Amino acid sequence: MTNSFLYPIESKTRQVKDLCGLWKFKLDKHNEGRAAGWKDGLAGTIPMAVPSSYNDIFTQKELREHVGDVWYQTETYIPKEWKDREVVLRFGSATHSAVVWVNGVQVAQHQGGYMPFSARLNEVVTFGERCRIVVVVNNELSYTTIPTGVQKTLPNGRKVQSPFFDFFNYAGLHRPVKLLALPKEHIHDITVSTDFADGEGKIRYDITAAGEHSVNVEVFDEAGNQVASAHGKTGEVAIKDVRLWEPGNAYLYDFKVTLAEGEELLDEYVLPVGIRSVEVKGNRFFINKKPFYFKGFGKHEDCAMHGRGYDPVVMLRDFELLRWIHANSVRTAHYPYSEEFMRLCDREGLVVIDETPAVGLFDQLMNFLGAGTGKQSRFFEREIVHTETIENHKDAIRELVLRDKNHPSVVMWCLANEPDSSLAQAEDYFEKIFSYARTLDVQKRPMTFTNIMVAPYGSCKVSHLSDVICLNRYYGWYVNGGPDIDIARENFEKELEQWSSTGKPIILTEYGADTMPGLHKLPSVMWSEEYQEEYLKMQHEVFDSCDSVVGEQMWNFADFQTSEGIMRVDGNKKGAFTRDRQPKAAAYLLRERWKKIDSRNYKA
Ligand code: BDP
Repeated sequence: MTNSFLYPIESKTRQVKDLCGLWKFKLDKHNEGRAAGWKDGLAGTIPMAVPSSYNDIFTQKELREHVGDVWYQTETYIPKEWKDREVVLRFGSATHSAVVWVNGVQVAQHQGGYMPFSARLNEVVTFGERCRIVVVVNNELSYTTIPTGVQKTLPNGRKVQSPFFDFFNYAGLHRPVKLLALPKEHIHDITVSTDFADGEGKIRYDITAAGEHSVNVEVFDEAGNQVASAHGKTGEVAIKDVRLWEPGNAYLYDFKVTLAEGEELLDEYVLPVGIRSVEVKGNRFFINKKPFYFKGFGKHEDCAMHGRGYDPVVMLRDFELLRWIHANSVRTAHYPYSEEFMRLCDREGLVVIDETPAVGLFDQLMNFLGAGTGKQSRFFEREIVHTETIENHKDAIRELVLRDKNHPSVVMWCLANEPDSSLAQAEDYFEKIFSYARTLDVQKRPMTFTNIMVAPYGSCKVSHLSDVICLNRYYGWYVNGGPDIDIARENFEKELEQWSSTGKPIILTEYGADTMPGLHKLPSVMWSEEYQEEYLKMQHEVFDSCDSVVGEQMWNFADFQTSEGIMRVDGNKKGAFTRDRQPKAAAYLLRERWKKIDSRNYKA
């Protein structure tokens, strides 16, 4: 029962020891470590920050862009007071796959770079003594990994990798690593779903816990008053005069679960719960039974030097900027974000479209380049995609729902970004993906995927499976850019009108123009700050003319790092903010617009 997706918290019965800091690190240049027994201890190491991406710390290109294994090691004491406890080692993530040994014994293995995983250590440690933790992390991509990519070996023997996606393939231990002491018989999982009617809130719950002990539930409001209680592993509690979790106005109840044997408290876990409802009806998206309008961004976990490593300073700055600009929502493009980020979204009332790492299901090197040229690829014609990739994709969805199911901020699951959905075989693949995903979430949240521009209305074989039409569109940038911007407008309007005929709500999950901060041009040219503003104004006019549009999430919140190439100048420059989180002119334009859009009760 150790691989629990419950976020590690302290309580009367649980302790947490943070293992973040400088670990020993060794790059496995010749891919020899697994055979040479590096699991028993690393020699010739350098220090490495955990959490972080290791890439941008290096000055040498072959280290920054290393393809293959890297090794981490740390030592820690297992307190002797923990001997009657279950000791669990927990990684927030390891990108993209990892094997963990403690004192030379393999305790965990995990595939998928953005999900937590853990291992029980009781059998491999001596209480009161030091133990050695060794982890190998691998960053290799293939047709069957999620996300996807290919690699080749240069004549000089060096491996290089081409991801099928437009962000740098940062790797390493990106999120906190923790040691937990849990009661031997503990609460393993909690699942809640919520609703309300006539001022009364409801929380339905289901608790998994070891043994046949008595399970109690108490609900406290933000002032600490107990507002409901219940007994048993499954049930429902009602809350009178409920305060709803509203976008931009979050309210969280403490849902306290205790496990007891007579008078003895065995375990206690407190889950923050927001009471809200989500529903798609006709061409509207309802939160708390009111039509909701999404305004915000597709984001990335990305910043200078840390790469994709969790950094609370950057996270808080991002929330400040999101508030400042009057955003109410984000999409976690193109992978699940840290658990710390998700918990803050709950607290801050930021609405989340939660995305899996299924990006690059489009068979072309740098598929974003091919997308602009309209070149077609054959990803879903490969047999292996339907046997192996699909299984990894399902695992990624299952783990995402397990981890994030209780977050009130999550209002929709995005199962993939820009797959090659114009291929006939994509329909079969996604029928399986959607029907599998729909069995997982007890809250029955809407499910979607983002549609790429080269699979427009009429040619996309997948959109009928989706509850909301999410479009990534670059009229005025990749097509009809610069002097052709008026044609862009016409083509865009036409396409939106066609999608409206589906009767489903439409969200523009990407629209944007690369912009060099500080480049000013009168009259405007592409890449100047003036052009980004003109482009955005045009886009917004088009959205406003289409009744079915229920949201706009500009691409991207901030500039971010990508693989190098002729399309990118030190990364993707479509940010409203620079990579160091300062506003471009476009940020002021968005702020003015979003200030005026009342996102609750919009287009009622
Ligand atoms: C879309 C992708 C996104 C890219 C963006 C772009 O979803 O990852 O960064 O285009 O080209 O195709 O800027």
